[in-house]
Amino acid sequence: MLLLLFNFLHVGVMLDMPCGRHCSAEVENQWLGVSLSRRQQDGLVLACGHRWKNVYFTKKEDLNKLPHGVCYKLESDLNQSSPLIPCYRDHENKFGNDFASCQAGISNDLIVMGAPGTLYWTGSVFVHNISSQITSAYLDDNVVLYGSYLGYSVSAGHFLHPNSTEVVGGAPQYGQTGRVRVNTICFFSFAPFSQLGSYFGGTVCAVDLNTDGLSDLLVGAPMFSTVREEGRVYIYMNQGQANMKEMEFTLAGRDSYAARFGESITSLGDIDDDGYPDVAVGAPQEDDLHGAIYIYNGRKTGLGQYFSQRIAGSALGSAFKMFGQSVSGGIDVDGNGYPDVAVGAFLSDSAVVLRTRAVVVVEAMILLPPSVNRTHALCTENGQPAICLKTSVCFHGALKGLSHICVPHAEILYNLTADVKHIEGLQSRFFFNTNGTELSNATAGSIKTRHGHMTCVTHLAFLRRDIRDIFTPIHFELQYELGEHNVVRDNSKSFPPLRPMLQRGEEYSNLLTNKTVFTRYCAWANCSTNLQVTHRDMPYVALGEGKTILLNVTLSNAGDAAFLPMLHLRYPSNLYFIKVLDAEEKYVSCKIAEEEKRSVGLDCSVGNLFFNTLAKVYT
Ligand SMILES: [Ca+2]
Ligand SMILES: [Ca+2]
Ligand SMILES: [Ca+2]
Repeated sequence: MLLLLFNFLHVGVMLDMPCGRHCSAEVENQWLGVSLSRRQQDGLVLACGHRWKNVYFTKKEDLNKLPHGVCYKLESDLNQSSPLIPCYRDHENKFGNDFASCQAGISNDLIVMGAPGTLYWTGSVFVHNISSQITSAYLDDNVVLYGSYLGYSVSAGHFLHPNSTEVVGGAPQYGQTGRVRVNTICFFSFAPFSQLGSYFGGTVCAVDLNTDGLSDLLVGAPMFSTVREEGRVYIYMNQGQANMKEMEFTLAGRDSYAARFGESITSLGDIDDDGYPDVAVGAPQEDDLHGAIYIYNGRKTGLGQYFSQRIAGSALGSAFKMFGQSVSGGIDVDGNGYPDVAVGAFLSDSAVVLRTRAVVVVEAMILLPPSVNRTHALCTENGQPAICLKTSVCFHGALKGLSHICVPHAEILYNLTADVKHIEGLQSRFFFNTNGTELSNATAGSIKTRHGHMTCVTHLAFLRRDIRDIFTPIHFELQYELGEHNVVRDNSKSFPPLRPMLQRGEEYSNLLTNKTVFTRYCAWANCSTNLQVTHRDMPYVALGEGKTILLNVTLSNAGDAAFLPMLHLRYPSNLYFIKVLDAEEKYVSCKIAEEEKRSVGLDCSVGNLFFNTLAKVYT
């Protein structure tokens, strides 16, 4: 991602607008922009200042100021605006009796405004229909307790049906633990067994994580504390008919001290091009108030438990403070086909736009023959017949993001390693012909893939001549990465192009393995060996007959091929071992076995070669 700074826009709001018969506006300290929302299809913007006050009665009757809050509906050019003050009531002259502190969200044809100051901080939610110009309010003084702050956060989505719209309001002070309510025909609410003072519902974000057409819900509890205010985000998956099921894990970012993770949550759109929306969660007080945002990726099952990216305010080349207090996404600023992210850094009066890089989606494969015939030399190596294994490395690319940056193909760099799981202590059984004198079991290469095409390269892996293990499967490992791409700047565009990156999916790994085996010709069930030891019959040794004793042992295999056979010989302590006759040509190597520093016998590994069916070795 790249960093760009923008100057603040001054929106054309009317500061001394008429607001009602018993209304006189005080806009100082109104906190305009405390909530911002933008409608996707036409850019309609809603900017609210929840501390906007009506001072009419202050002037006339010396009563309190009424902090109704205001929302400005702005056309996409940000010049035309019209105010909405749903909390205002003509007759109301005392704070607390009625609606207060409006803030807002926007969804299709609806403007959703929370009014947490309503009825002594019970809170309420307004829904204003832009087409019909009708505003309706939700108040429920039976269920929602005083001081619940319902409407502190608002969102809207399709909870009951893909075509219906329901409204969500957070009530973070409900019973001092917090609660979230979804407004349907009748209200229903849910809350986990949440921690006292965790501010569950301080943020809500409706987003269809698994793209089944029904909104799912993310709920922030930014004050959740293990030590102090690390913050958590809860995930509720819609099982249909707004039956919300809490996922078994919560999001925690880095679980940092006083981070307030979950202070902001927003849907970013699909930034990694896997078809599922991704979300950003702000932790504005993390890292000594520098702040950070975390990116989580949508999945078929909901949302990944671990963040795919953490962007820290301190890492962006400027001393940002409270970076991530607000996050907004879903708009493609630079027209590269990927939605970008805007992040507010509240304490440093800055907003940052992070542009999303084009994503290259690659499917990689290692193609191997089902088995290797170790008796059949298909290749030549240094003029000698050699047993080889044809290994193909293939990549299939989806590169739609590259057309925006004038890159016709994606270059993939890879490393291929043969026999990565060979037995410890033994050499790799295959090597690549890499022109050097050293026999290496690794080779590297590059490949150019085009959109929608499969491109393969073949490497020959040669079998070492002296292999002993024919049973362990032969695993090949492929590791790959995207090569450097020289992106071309299109002068008609105002932003410099960004280098593409590889997609990082659910089980993302740029490492894969495949395996094959040696062909085995088994004559017996389960490929079983049948090793037998015999020796020339010598019932006794007569003392004085001679100084040496020759022991003649035969090891035979009446079953299928044996792997690394060993012969153990034990003799009494008054005999001394001299040597093994004919050991070299029979591939026998023996070493003296000791117990308590005394020689007790011989351990002989039989065969530098695998031991073939019906083979015999004599010593
Ligand atoms: Ca869903
Ligand atoms: Ca995604
Ligand atoms: Ca973009």
